[in-house]
Amino acid sequence: MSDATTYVPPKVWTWDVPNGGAFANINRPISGATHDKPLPVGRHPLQLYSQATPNGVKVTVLLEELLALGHAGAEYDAWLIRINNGDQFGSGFVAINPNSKIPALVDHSEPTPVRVFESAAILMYLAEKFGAFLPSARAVRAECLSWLFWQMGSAPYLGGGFGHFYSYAPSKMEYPINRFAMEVKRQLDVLDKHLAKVEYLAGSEYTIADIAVWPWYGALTKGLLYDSGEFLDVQTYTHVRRWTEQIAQRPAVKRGRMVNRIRGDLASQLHERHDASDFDTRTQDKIGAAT
Ligand SMILES: N[C@@H](CCC(=O)N[C@@H](CS)C(=O)NCC(=O)O)C(=O)O
Repeated sequence: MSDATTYVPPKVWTWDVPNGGAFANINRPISGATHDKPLPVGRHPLQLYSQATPNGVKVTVLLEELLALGHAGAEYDAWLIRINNGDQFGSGFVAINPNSKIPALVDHSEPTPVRVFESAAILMYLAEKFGAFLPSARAVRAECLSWLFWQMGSAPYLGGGFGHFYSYAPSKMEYPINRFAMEVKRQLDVLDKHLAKVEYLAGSEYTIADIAVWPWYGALTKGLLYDSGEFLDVQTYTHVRRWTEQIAQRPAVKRGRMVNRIRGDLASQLHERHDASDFDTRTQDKIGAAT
């Protein structure tokens, strides 16, 4: 082991040293708003406040899938919350998500507006509201929810564990990288063995389980997360890669990935989405990189 540490934890932890890692500027040990900032509200029933991280993409993909199925009530405004700038600590955002993390949704079509936070809660809320992508047959529903909650329980080891220590921490430390690389490869193996037997996670039907897992583990097997494709030898997970490619071909997935996206090819970045036509007219290559 190459990085024995001399750190001795004090009796009581105090917040006094910036830790030097990526995002150190936005991490705090307390919750709540840091500044007054009401949220904008557009003309559609659903107002989404988000950024196109894997957790954010889950929701925009589902909304685009619902619209593609003809659910006009799923029309939405997607507002950009720049998490690196601390927008999630504005008073308006904290009022709809006291946990200060994207994504968060407000449904104005109900008699009293309904706020929903936590991406899986948003997926379930929308799937139940529109009766789509969450099967009703008891056994398939159980399978769908099992994989949905598998994702919610597993991805923090991938992002907060592996991704943090492999990519964001101020130095490379063998112990945590080993611990979390082991866990992430175990998770990929769980998925790979399952997807060897079924087309989609819940069986033959594409569901919110696929929509939740794909932005994390699909991106990982494409080498798009933490520049770790070679390190984790992701090409060996052939069944996950088959499923990843299959889902990537869906037009709604292609659109959903673009919404609130602030990185990559300018033609793939639609910072805010207020109308279906925005995909053709409002991407960053068309409106200029200054916004
Ligand atoms: N369990 C939450 C996690 C949400 C989350 O971690 N969001 C990240 C971006 S992917 C975020 O907003 N980070 C900002 C921060 O931690 O201040 C969910 O699934 O919605």
